[in-house]
Amino acid sequence: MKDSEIVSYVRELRHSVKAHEKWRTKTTLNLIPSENFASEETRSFLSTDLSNRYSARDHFYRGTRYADEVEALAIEVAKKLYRCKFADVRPLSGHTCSMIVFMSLLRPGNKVVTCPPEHGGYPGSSKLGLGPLLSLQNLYFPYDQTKMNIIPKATKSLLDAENPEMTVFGSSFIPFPYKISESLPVDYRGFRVYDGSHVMGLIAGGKFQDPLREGCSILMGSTHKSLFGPQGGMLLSNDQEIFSKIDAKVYPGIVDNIHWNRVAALTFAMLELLKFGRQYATQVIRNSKALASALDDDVEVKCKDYGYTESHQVILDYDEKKSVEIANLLQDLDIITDIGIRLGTAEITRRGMKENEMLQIADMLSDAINGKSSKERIRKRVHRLTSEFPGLEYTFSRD
Ligand code: DSN
Repeated sequence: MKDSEIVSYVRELRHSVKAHEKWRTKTTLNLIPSENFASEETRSFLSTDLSNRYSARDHFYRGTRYADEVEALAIEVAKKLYRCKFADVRPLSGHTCSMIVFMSLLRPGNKVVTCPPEHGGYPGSSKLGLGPLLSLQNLYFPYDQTKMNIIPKATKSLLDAENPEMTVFGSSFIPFPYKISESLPVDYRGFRVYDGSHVMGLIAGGKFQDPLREGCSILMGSTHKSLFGPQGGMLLSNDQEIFSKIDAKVYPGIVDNIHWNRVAALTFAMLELLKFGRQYATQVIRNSKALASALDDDVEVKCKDYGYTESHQVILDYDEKKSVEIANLLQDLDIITDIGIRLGTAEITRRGMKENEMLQIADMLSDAINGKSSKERIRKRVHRLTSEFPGLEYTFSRD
C-alpha cells in the first residue's frame, strides 16, 4: 500500500470519529434508551494505560499492583451500590453476563424462561440467541401486551408445570417493574435471575425495583444504559454457592483479559451513582412520565391506563412500517431513536433536562410525526435545545 493511501485512511478515520463525536454529543437529541452519556471524568479513565495491560486470576502477569487495586475497589463500590455480598465486574457486556450465567448454571437440554422477544424480551437470551447455541430449551413468560408486563398468575402456572431450571426476569422493553415474588411458586427451585441491563441505574437509585430482595438470586446487566458507565457488564448476588459456580467459569472459560480501563471508568460512574443516583433516577422517571403524557394528545403512546411508564422508557404504539418511517424522519431532524419505537429519557436527563424540556420535546415529536411544522423549523428547535444543555449533571464538580 502506498504511503499516500495510508495517510488518506488516517484522515478518513479521524474525520469519521470527530464527526460522530460532534453529531452525537452536541447536535442531536438522543432518545435511545439503551444509551447514555458517561461523564468526562468517567471517559478519561478509558484512555489510561490500564487499557494496555493484562491482569489475570492465575497471577501469570507481574506489574498488576494497581490494576488489582482497581478491581478490588470496583467490587467494593458495586457491593455498596447494589447492597449485595458478591460482585463481578469482569464481563465485557450484558450479553457476556447472560453467557456466563447460562454456561455456569445450565446444561444442554435445560429449560430457561425469558420474556418473549416479540414482546421486547432480549433476543440474545432467547431462541434467537444463546438458546440454540447452548442447546437450551427456551420457554417464554405469558405476557400482557396491554400492560407491557408478564402475567404473574399464568407465569406461576407455567413454572409449576414446566419446572424450568432457570427463570430470567427483565426485558429490553421495560416500562414497568415485574411482580417477581407473585410470579414464583413457593416451591420453585430453579435459578432466579434478573437481567437489569436497562434499569441498572434506576435500581442503583432505589427507584425501580430491588430484584435481589424480591426473590432473585442473581442481578446481572450492562453498565451503559440507565447506569451511565462505560460499555460493559456486571454480575451481583447474595448467594455464595451460586456466585462460586459462576466465578469458576468466568476465567479462563468466558472472559480472559479484563478491560481494566473500563473497570476503572465503571467504578467512577458507580461512585457518581452512589452520590447522585437517587436524584438522577427520580428525575429520569419524572421526565418519562412528563414526556409520555405530553405526547399522548397527538402521538400514540402505550400504557396510558397504567400511567405510561415507571422507567426511563416511553413506548410508542405504531406498526413496524410506520415506526421505521418515524425513526428515519426523526433522524433527519437530529432526533435519534430506535425503530421500536422506545423513547428513552436517561441521556437527556443526564444532560440536565427536566419536565419543562420534556414538554418541548413532546411538541417537536408531535409536530414531526404529524407533519405540523417544517423540517427546517423543527431541526432548528432541536439544535437550540441541545445547545442550551451542553454539560452534564449528576457528577462531581472538578473545581
Ligand atoms: N442493545 C440493547 C437494547 O437496545 O435494548 C439490548 O442489549
